[in-house]
Amino acid sequence: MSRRHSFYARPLLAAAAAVTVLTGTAAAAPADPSPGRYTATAAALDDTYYQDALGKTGAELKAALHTIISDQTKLSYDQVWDALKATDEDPANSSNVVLLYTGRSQSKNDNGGGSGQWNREHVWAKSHGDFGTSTGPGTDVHHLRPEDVQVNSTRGNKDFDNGGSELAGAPGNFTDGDSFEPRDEVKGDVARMILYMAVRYEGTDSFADLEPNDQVDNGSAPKMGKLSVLKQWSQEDPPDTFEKRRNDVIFEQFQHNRNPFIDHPEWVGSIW
Ligand SMILES: [Ca+2]
Ligand SMILES: [Ca+2]
Repeated sequence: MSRRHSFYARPLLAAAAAVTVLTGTAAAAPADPSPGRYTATAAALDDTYYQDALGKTGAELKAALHTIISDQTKLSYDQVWDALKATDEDPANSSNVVLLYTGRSQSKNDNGGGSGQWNREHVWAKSHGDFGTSTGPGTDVHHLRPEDVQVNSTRGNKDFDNGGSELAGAPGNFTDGDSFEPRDEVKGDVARMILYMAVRYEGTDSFADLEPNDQVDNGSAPKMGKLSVLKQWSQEDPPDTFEKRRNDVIFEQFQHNRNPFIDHPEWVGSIW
């Protein structure tokens, strides 16, 4: 675990710190500093974090990325609460988080199991592969998001697909008996979270090999659909500032690994 950190993560963190200094200087100007920041970060990442993946395609790329992103700090399910308060902070109100499907901005401290509170949504439904909430895929914040308790329950363990009836409490989201369609603004986020899980979890630890397929109604199988729709969503909704910042916060403050499909969305089409 720590061997790769010594070669990759530390130089990268140093690079990230240098970038932060540059951003701090640029932030004095009123213009949006984020484009410059992420351009600089992406270049630094290719030279360090993604060094062993560059130039590869298909299964070779997937294998290289699996090795890279499997070097991570793992959180307990309880630690996930605090992580989400940082990763999903509302950029317009630091006291709040933004809920994934509803898009609602809500107090960080209004979390729990009560009606109207937010809780921890497993975007890769935890029954698909039955990994639960023990430390591992069930606590990997790359696919965990704050969501309204009731909307989380409505999504349940459904696969993702287009269609259904619009949710009363979450406009822009649709569901039917066997699938859930998130609002347009997060369709790509959902796709990239699912595909991260597929690369990260390959059955090489004590958990199932998670893989996307082109079905719905996957039940407890370690599969999540529909791949063709997820690929389309990833193209239609490319990574925005919120999603990129989230990836950076997870990398710098919590798990010290990245979602490669946020940094390189074109890798979705290379692997699948
Ligand atoms: Ca998005
Ligand atoms: Ca897998």
